Amino acid sequence: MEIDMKFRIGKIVLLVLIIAAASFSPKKANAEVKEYNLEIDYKTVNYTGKEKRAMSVNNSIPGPTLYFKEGDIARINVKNNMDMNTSVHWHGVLVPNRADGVSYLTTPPIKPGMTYTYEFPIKQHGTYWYHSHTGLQEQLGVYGSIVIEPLEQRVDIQEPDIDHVIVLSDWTDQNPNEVLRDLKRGSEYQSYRKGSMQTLLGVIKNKAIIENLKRSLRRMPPMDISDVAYDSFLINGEPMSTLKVEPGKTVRLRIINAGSSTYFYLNYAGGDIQIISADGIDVEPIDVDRLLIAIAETYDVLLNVPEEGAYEFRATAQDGSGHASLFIGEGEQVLAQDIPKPNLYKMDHSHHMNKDPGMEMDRSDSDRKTHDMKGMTHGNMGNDSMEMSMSETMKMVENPRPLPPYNKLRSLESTELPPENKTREVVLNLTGDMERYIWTINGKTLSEDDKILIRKGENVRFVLVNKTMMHHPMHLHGHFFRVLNDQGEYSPLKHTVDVPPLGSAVIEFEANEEKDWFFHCHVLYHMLSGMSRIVSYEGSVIDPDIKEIRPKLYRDPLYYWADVTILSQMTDGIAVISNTRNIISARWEAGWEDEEYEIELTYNRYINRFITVFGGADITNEEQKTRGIFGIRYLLPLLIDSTVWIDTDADLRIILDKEIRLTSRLSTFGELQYDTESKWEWKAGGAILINKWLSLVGQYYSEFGGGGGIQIRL
Ligand SMILES: [Cu+2]
Repeated sequence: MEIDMKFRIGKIVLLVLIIAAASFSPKKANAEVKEYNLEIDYKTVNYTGKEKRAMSVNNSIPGPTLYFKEGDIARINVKNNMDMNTSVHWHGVLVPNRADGVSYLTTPPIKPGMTYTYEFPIKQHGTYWYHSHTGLQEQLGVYGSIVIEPLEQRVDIQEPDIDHVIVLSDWTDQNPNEVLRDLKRGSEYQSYRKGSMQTLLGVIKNKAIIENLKRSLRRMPPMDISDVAYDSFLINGEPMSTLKVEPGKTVRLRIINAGSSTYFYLNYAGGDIQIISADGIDVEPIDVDRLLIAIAETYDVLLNVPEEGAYEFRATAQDGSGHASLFIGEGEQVLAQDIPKPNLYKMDHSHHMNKDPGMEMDRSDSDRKTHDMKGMTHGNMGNDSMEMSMSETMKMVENPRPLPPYNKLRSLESTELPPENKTREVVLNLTGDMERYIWTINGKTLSEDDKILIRKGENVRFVLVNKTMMHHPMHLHGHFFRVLNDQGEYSPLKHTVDVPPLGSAVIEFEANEEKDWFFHCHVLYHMLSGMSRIVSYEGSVIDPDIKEIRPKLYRDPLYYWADVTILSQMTDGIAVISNTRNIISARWEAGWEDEEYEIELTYNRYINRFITVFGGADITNEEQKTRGIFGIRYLLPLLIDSTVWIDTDADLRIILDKEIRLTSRLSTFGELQYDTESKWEWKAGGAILINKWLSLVGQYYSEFGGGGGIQIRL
């Protein structure tokens, strides 16, 4: 009796407390200021057994998760402890223009030792992230997560027991500036290091001779999925970790792809993945057995821990070069299925020209069949563990390497734009040159064509057409756009959209902002190589302090490199200083025996992938003497480089060059030259790649004879 009374009193007290709390709750009262202090500094890391200098936020990679509630005021003090400028962009968070954090475009950079305070109202909820928008700092570790709690909890999904944020990233021990220089010089070192180099041996082994021939006749470069060779892939800064969860519980995983140039396939050993939000915005729940997350996207998913065991949630780099794992649960590890590696030789893109973004992009049908067949043979071998893998493979996998699940994403509400608005349609071709590593929009870099002008109050539609062999995750600052898909009126809202190789995407948004916003490819190395634009509201006034520093946004840095070949009979090579369009080069050839030399000094203007024009001087101690030259370099079918020049003595020279990779280390090359004065010359040889800096070379040259030696890459 007594106990019962106590309970009742307890209940009444509790009820009173709840009512009191409710009436005092700051529903319409002043918004709460939520303040964070972030410090950006260098940090020594060791992901591979070697100590390297990275960059961190609050001494952590990734930086801390910033929690807010819808309606809060965010105040974030960012202190720069480094000896170089930095910045922070709040990816997907709708902030006032000046708080957007893109140095020189909207926000001044944070100078060494300085603190910048970002303050903005939180007008949305969901999973977002932040990262440096300066140089290659994102690759080095300046990123973290943002979680914004909604005012009202969602009721159309299973209530999760655990809420957990995971930040995916990629790490290389190489200095990212050096990686970019490597890509700019057309070095094949990154793909060699990654094992994704396409070779003649590979073509033969994969019976891809016809495809390969057709492709090079069309002057298309070989397919590649990613450019950079990574040493490690990380989930919350670790290649492998565990999240302890009891069996039967449900986890809400907030997944952020903070990789600098890696898409990840996500799959789970404990069953299907239920997508509940994309880019922070709730969508109708859908179950997928795996999904491809593009760079800079976020997905919230629900996972169940079926029973006793630690179930692997795996993020596999799209190029198959590695993965990171989070084991969810307790006890024995249950591994997720392997995502089949891409076969670069069998990527026939001709059937991807259509607009269906749900279509398989990365594997041909025949390839898929082989994979399934393999699974079958495994199963037929009959022991228990094989039986297991049999049932695993027998599970209907619609597509082992799907594209992002855009077609299935359905908004909870209609996302149609106001029909009374005028519509502006802008076609943006995503273009590029893998060889010189220049990435462009409509063939131009940011510094050549900076603005896409729009007007407040109109509906803006971007038709994104990818003309390249790589994926481009396009991100628009300050806006959410609809990704037009099969869901019509309910097309999902996103801040980042993948445009697959030779595929397309159509996005649209209401122009309801002001000033300038960045629109760019979120492959960090593509953005820095020119693939960006400023979406600019007509008639906006730029803050004077920003206007003053704006030119720095258009910086087109110079890169230097040289290939020096020293052989027993001769030396030849090339030294280059280059930015996007301008190339100053010196090529030379000299024989030791007869002391003959020829040096070609030129200024080259790069027009596009196919054409470069040049003028300069050809300096020699042969009969022809020194003369002025003017000519064109042109890429021929079969990817043969040709050069034609006319000199000041009215002589004509034609040079054809071709290099063929036989294996990942072995290559062969040939050059044929005809000059109306000096007639025929030719050169042929082979090289063995030793490391990034060195190759062994054997070469015969009609002028100087045969010999062997080394090539040094500086
Ligand atoms: Cu790109």
